[in-house]
Amino acid sequence: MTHDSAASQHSASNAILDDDAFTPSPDSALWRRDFLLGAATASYQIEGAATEDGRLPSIWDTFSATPGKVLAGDTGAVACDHYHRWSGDLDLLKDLNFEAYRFSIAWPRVMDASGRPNPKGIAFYKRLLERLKEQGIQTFATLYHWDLPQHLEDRGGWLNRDTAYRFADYADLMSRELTGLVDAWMTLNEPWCSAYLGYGNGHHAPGLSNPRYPTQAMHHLLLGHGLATQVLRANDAKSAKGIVANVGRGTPNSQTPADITAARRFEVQHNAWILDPLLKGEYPAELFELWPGTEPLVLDGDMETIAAPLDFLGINYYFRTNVKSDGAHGYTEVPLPGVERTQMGWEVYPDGLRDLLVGFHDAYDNLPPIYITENGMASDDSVQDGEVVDAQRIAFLKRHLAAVDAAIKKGVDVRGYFVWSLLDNFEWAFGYERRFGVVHVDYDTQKRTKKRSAELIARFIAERNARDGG
Ligand code: IFM
Repeated sequence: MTHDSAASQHSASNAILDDDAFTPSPDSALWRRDFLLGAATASYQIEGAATEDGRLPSIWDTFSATPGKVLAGDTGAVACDHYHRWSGDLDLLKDLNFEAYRFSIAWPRVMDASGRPNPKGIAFYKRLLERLKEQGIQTFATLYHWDLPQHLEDRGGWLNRDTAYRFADYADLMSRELTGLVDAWMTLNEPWCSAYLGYGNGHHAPGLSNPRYPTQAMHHLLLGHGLATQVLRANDAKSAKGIVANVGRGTPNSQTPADITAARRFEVQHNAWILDPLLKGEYPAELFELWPGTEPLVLDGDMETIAAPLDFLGINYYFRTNVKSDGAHGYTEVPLPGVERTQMGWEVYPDGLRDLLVGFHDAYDNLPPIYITENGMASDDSVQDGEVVDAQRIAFLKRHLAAVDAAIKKGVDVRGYFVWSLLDNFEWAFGYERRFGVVHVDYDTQKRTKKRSAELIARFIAERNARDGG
């Protein structure tokens, strides 16, 4: 290549960068140095090394090894091989100027079946956290991102009340071992998915499907959250404690009272089911009109344990669902034609994030500060001439960040935003086909390639830091 053609290629790629640059309006909260910009991952989706250093099987090892459960028969056995490549992955995180990293700890890696610590597994997370501290990156650790030890599922999993107490034991061990290294703990990631997809429709591990199960599983998950929070407070006073909820926007297909009620019921089933017990100490009565006869068994004191104050709430948002009345107590989805969708088939709908945040602010007097702990999209990305130009993701991220800013302007206390995900990874029942990363992963070679979106985020953070004096 001649010097001139190299120069013109360079300026062509910069031209794309300039057109697409993240340039929030001058009064945007995103310019504030204390608005944290981070990236998120989860253990089973990236680590691999499923049988190394004493790691026990999790429900996702069992589920993904069951024919027909995961697209193309993919499993997390190798994933992004992050267990071995963690050091390079953290260099990448730093290169991209991310200020915070949200990751999860694999419960089956750090404790044996009798509840004794597994020193090798714990050492992995200590090394990771120590490096993040050296890099000056804030550390957000999730205790449970769906990889329940299989031996606990064999005893009933989240349908067994005892699992909540075992979870508190695990939180106790982690917070004693990792005190001082974790800035923010999140007990559970998306308990709705664990309860409903894991025990209600069977799309996720452990793959059970019974209409009576999800509410009981949810109660035990939330009880586990409450018990774990007490332990985290006792062991690690300085860190922040929170939980992560996936939330969904439901919109009515028409302005008839029946469709408006259907949209509200959708949000009860997706949002209030989790947020009401956490913030009001009760389950929404409407949930049991939707699902008659599924009230969970709740013992004295459980709701107080669950509703203990939170330091922050993590919100994961991806899309909206348009619904109409089913003529009874529920709702039916009515996909809208002609709207923009992602590789998941999810509608791109940034206003939903703004509206939900503002709605939670209005509905709950005691709403804690919020972090957007996940937001992002899957696209069928590939490396072309060494580059990944993920134009749809760039627009997606800009529009959702603008929605967060709009919510902040309406008074919602949002402290930061984590893009899902740092790396392309194992997307649960969809295996490796769906690519959510801002960094591309070639699963044959494990080569990482920064996508254009990642470069733009990095550039924005650098510019923000420069404006603020570095
Ligand atoms: O990949 C998942 C993540 O593990 C939990 N939240 C949603 C993401 C995209 O489906």
